[in-house]
Amino acid sequence: MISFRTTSSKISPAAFTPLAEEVLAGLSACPKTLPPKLFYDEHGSRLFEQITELPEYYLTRTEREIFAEYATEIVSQAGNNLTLVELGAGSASKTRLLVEALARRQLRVGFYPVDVSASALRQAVSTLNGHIRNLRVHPIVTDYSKHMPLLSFPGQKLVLFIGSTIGNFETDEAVEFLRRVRGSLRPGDALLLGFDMVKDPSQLHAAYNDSQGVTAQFNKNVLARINRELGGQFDLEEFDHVAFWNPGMSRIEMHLESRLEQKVWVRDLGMVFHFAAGDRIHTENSYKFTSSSIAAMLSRGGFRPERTWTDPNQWFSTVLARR
Ligand code: AVI
Repeated sequence: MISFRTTSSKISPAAFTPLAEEVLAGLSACPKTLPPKLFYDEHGSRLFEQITELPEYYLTRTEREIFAEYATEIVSQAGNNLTLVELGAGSASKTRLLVEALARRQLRVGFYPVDVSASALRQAVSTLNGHIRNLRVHPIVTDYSKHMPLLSFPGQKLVLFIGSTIGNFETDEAVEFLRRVRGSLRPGDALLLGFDMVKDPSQLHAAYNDSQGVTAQFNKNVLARINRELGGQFDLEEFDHVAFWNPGMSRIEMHLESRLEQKVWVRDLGMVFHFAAGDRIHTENSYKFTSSSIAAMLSRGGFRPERTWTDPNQWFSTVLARR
């Protein structure tokens, strides 16, 4: 399907915001695609918080169970006198268990949650600050996928990248990301990663096609966001949420599928985008791992796995890695 810029448009690409640039590139591509980070405006972050509480979405609950069982072991394996840094912290709800375990072992705990969403960080600060003895929270608003914050303080760091967020990167991007994290670590620092494991396809399917339709709303929020922020005219009713397990790629794919042939105007891009019935916008991949795919990816990123904790069903893995 072709897309075109209207001849009446006087909009210069140089004036485009980063969001406009990404939407223009994605919707002009063939097949159409939009990067998953666009899900997370304030509304999308709230929808994601709702997803984490759905009965079908086992990931957050299972990782929390691992932390509830092993937080003391995890932080003592990581080192002494640690400062905690969390990349993509969101509201940092699970991290609390690790913070509390650290606060039991050391006199002072510094916690640096890093996220693109200022509102999610505000929530992280309000749930943690003042509630845990000797904890200081220092939120950092930045897109860590582009700029790795340079955090230099005395003592060892434990960097968290949990929730299987690494599964939303393509493998080469994940390796590139790990190399950048590695560059910000000193010898002795550690990285704690969460990985969602390959499992029964019906369970995976249910987790991304929940019965209340929250994941569908989360997926469609990217179109709602284009409407809100770029003057788009997407009719959300005319797109279906499509999520399926792709065994060859070991990933859940999420798409938005046009129900009919349609043209959609996006004012700030000065463009009309054409969709045939059945045309899809690919919005997210969520890779699922095995212990060997984890080891291979870590090794390409310059890390070695030191210890792994898992739940009784082995649905999720928490891996401590060092450079
Ligand atoms: C943030 N990330 C790990 C979630 C996942 O499961 O891939 C995002 C998500 N997409 C749909 N539901 C949740």
